[in-house]
Amino acid sequence: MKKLAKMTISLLLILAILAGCGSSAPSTEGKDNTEETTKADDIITVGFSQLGAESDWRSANTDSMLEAFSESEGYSLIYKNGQQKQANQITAIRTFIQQEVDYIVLAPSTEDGWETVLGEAREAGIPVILVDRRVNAADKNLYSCWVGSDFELEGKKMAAWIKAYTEGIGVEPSDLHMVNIQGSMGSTAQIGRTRGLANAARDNGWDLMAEISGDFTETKGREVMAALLKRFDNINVVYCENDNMAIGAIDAIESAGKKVGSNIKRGEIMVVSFDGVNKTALEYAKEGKISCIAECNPLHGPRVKALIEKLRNGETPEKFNYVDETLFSSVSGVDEVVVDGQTYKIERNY
Ligand code: GYE
Repeated sequence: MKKLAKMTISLLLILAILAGCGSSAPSTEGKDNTEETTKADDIITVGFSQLGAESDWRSANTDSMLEAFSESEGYSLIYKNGQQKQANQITAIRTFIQQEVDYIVLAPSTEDGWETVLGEAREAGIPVILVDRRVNAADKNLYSCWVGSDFELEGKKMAAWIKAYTEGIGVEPSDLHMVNIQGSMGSTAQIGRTRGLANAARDNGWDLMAEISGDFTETKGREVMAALLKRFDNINVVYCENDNMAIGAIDAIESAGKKVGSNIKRGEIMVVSFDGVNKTALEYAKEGKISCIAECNPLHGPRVKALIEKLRNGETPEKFNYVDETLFSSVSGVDEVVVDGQTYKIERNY
């Protein structure tokens, strides 16, 4: 009996040790998990509602954001493409709120209609950083800050270039028969660039014959230009509110048997545009197919990251953060333009 009891005890002991070993495995796992949780807590989650993928500018902007908010930098970026629809972006923001992200970055499609959803983010205590375009909200505290371009200034710089160049070659202001292929209506980029041209046309007496949206895409730019060429036979300046539309428009002009270029006195149609991101557009600018490009810089990833880092450190970043930009042109005659007392040199190497 004694022997049996001893054996049972030893067996129980072995079992206990084995059980102990067994239980030590999950406990180690548990420890790893805790470490992971601590690490996960250090990771900053950012919900990024991008408005779409309509242009090369947009793709470069998305890439810049993905790169800046990489995991190796301690971030987890949730990227949502709004497909150029505000409703999709509003849904994305609501999802980010449910997911309890640390920060929301919004690249808004249009300016109006954001108050409700931004109010919801504020209720949830999630700071919102705007990038690229802006929102039209009376309460500026609905977002922490904004970073992007001064689109009206871009338009003014382009208008100043057109004025200087056409004066230089001796074309009467009233002989400038212009059309504006606009960006997506109601977006900050469209509003500013359209205003820049419309004001200059009024002040200089240019014949601005039509303003029609090409939605920032190459396809629509081509369509709109083809229609404009049917409507008017005297167009000599095409102001495209981005490069992708300019590429489409140039295609339409050439398909109609006309020539693009800055020699409007010899019947060429002068095309100007915005961005300077698309490789073809930059090539066109070198060849003179696009006479001038007003730069719009898309590399906002590191800028947004710097703003978030300030917020994390308890600092208050500047509310509105503007990016410096230039003009690209290979057309001789204009070396610089002056807008609002500021001189901008024309970039020849790009
Ligand atoms: O110029 C255009 C894009 O908002 C600055 O949007 C941006 C504009 C850019 O589709 O190409």
